[in-house]
Amino acid sequence: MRQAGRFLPEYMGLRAKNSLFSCFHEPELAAQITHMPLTRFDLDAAIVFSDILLLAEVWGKQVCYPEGKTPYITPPLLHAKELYVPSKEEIQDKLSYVFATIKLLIPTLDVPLIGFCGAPFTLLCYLLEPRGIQGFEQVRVWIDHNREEFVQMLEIVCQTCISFAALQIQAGCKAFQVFDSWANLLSNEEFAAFVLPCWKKMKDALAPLQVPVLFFSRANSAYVDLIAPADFSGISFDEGKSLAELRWKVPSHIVVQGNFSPTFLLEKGEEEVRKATREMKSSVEGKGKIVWNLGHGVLPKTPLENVYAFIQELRST
Ligand code: 1CP
Repeated sequence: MRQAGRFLPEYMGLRAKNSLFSCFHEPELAAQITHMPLTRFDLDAAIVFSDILLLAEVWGKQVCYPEGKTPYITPPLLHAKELYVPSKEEIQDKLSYVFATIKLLIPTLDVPLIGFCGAPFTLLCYLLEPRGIQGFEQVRVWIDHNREEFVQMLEIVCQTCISFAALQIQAGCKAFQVFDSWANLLSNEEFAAFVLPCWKKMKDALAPLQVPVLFFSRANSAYVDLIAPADFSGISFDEGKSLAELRWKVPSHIVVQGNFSPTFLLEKGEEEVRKATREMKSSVEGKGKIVWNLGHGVLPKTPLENVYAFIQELRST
């Protein structure tokens, strides 16, 4: 789950004094924020404090985080030829702060560190335009009018994501998560044409590094029948379907991560959270590997007692 989010008071305190840009770009700050959820909660892993949009800096783009508004990449990508596959050295150089954060974290953590990046489709969405309320309108235009070039751009972003992931793993990350948050904007046919091939390329390229690589997309429970047959090490699901159904549909050697509702955690009382957590847990008992998580990030204003209760119920035998 997105652990720091905006729900931890100590994170909000630090953010009041530092811009989001500094939190991402200054390794001491990023490492400090990565530790925050671990200090509070009994968690099995940490996730590097960073953001999927930052990889755009490798192509000379600027990533803007206006206070209280959706972040965006500027200037938007206008032509496929603006993109190229950077060397690993170039990624290491232009995103040196990410690797410096990982290096700072590794000796200070008692739990494994999870690295992450955006998936090619989602990153390309943000590269092409700032997200509007409808999603990404330019993406539709590209898919409908210039499909071939769209696929070429996806391929370049995919190769870049693979190098970025490999570098994070080589720097010490013990698991890796790929966020394809906006893949739900696509039809099943488009998901199969644009999203799955990228996920498979990432999975195959990273396999020699021998760490679990999990894939997430918003509303991906709806795509379970498309995703399940691909031999991923793990799939992180949203809360669209019950965990029991998802665990049943995905072959047992593949890890299922998910999928408690962030809205439930935000809105309900502690006792209801405990009861729902127990029910979710017993619904998949003995049915295959699970990484307990929410269906998406922790929502701002989520009561801390509910997060404690959720974790405590998962820990109790
Ligand atoms: O103080 C704030 O307002 C911070 C909000 C915030 C945070 C905490 C943003 C802006 N990014 C992050 C960090 C972040 N982003 C992490 C680190 C883990 C942690 O929270 O500790 C991770 C894993 C991400 C991944 C990310 N960024 C995704 C994929 C997951 C998802 O939520 O679907 C996406 C889509 C982004 C882009 C982004 N960054 C920030 C926001 C508000 C968004 C969403 C933009 C949009 O809605 O279009």
